[in-house]
Amino acid sequence: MPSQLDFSQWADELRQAVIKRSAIAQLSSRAQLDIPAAYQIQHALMNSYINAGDHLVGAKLGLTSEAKMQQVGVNQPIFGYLVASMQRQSHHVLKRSDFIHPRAEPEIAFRLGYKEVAGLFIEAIAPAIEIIDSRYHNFKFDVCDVIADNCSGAAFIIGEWQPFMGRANNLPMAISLDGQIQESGNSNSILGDPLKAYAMGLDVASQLRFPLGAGSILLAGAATAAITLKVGRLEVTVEGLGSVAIQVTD
Ligand code: OOG
Ligand code: MG
Repeated sequence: MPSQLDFSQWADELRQAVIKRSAIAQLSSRAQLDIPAAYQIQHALMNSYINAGDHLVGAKLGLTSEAKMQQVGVNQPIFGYLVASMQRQSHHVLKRSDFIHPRAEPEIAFRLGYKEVAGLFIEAIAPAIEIIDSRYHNFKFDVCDVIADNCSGAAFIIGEWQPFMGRANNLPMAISLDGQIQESGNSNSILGDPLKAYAMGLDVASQLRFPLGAGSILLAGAATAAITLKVGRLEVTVEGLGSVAIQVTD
């Protein structure tokens, strides 16, 4: 079994892969990992961001839809962190060359609130774009590899927050480039109802002792397969929630 030292070395390697925009070999090709070990590597990676001055802004679920599980050949939901440096605003430009082999996904974001008696609740909801970028060659990984690599998390853009009225199911969603729909689906493909992703997010966070609190963002996972990031105006639309867009350049 690999040691704590191996975990921190692999976390460093993953961080360097992000910085240098250069893919590495799968960890699963070098050692036998299990899921708790993969989350320990992810935790070490997260700490390296925080020690460098970044801060946590929330969490993400991945592989919560059939389309996503099939696309990457991993059959279970996974959990990762979101740090401030990953967030981009709609008026920013997203540079493809900042990443290795980026893909984009249509997502729903929740913002959490906290009340003394009731605890955490969903305060607001928004359409979101997630940019994923595996740090492994050819975007190939097993479940432990992808957890260690923070679930391929690379960047995200959140649309306008709106007060949460209790419902996130059965919302048609699409991702388009220059007005052409690339993938379309329905929010129900996220675990049957994105609220199940919210419940799962809280559950995994508590198992991992991951701090979610008032103001935390939670991405529910993509409703469709991810698309290759290409130059143009990238937009995600969620019926009833509106849309969010960003310009992508080389
Ligand atoms: C893993 C990350 C998946 C999602 O929304 O399903 C994810 C990957 O596909 O590389 O973010
Ligand atoms: Mg995602």
